[in-house]
Amino acid sequence: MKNFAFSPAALTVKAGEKVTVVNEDSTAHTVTATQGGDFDTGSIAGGKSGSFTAPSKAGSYAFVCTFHPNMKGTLTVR
Ligand SMILES: [Cu+2]
Repeated sequence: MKNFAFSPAALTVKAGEKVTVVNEDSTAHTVTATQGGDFDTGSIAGGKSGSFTAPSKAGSYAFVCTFHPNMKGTLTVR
C-alpha cells in the first residue's frame, strides 16, 4: 500500500498461498475481504508489513482497507 492505494490493485495468487503486504504509508492500513471474512491482515502500522492466507477456493475476491473504504482491490485465486 502506498499513497492510500493498493499497488497492484489486482493481484493473482494460488489457493491457500500466504500473501505478504507492505505498508509504505505512515498511516495504518488493512487488506480485508469485502465479503465473508475470507481474509484479513488486521491493522498494519505505517512502515510495517503484514500477511494473510489466500482463500482455498478459486475465484475473485474484492478487498478494501477497513480504515479507508475507498481503497479497493481485487484478489484472484486460481
Ligand atoms: Cu487504509
